[in-house]
Amino acid sequence: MAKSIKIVALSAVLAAIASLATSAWAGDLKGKVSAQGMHSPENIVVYIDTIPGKTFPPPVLHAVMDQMQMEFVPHVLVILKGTAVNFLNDDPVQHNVYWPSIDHNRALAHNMGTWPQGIVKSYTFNNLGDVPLLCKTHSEMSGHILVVPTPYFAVTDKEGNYMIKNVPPGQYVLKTWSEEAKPTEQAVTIKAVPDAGKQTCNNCAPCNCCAAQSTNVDLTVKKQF
Ligand SMILES: [Cu+2]
Repeated sequence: MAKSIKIVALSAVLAAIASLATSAWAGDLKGKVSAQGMHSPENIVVYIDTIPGKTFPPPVLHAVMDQMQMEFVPHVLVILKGTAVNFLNDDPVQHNVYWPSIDHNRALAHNMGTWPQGIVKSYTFNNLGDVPLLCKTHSEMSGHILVVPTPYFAVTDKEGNYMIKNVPPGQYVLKTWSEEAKPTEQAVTIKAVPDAGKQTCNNCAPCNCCAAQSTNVDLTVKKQF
């Protein structure tokens, strides 16, 4: 009994140290995406590409793609490979969900079926790339799921801003994807902040430790056609 309590206590301490180390060393990667020739810089996916030698377990929680007021919501959903997505119908009409390909591979086309309001259907995405979502009953509806290889991703807001939180120090390839723009990629370096663990970030003015932990990378994408 006493031994098992000790083991539990030791595990808790080790877990606390591990989480402290992660929060002290990881930084935020953020910036603004300019969208040349496009009407909006919104809904552009920014993500860190495959990191050699690293795999990431998919989240236990399912992601959600809704069909609401005759639209896929969100219009662009980005998920880590292996994530299950719950497809919802919040409209008083039947909707269908199908995709004609994944990453342009038509062999991966799939029809989820057609169902009424309130029913939820799930699908686990194990292939990387763009999943263009369509509804067979409403040809005007479209959306996208982008399946990416790391949990370090974000989607731009209306102004083109993105923020990827808690990226460990390292050298990575940062990629963009959007339904309109040519994909881009560039190298980024997230620097280690050795002293960050000694500071608390509740009040940044004296130590400036929060600013030191974020890396700013602005990006430009261009309309594809
Ligand atoms: Cu529909």
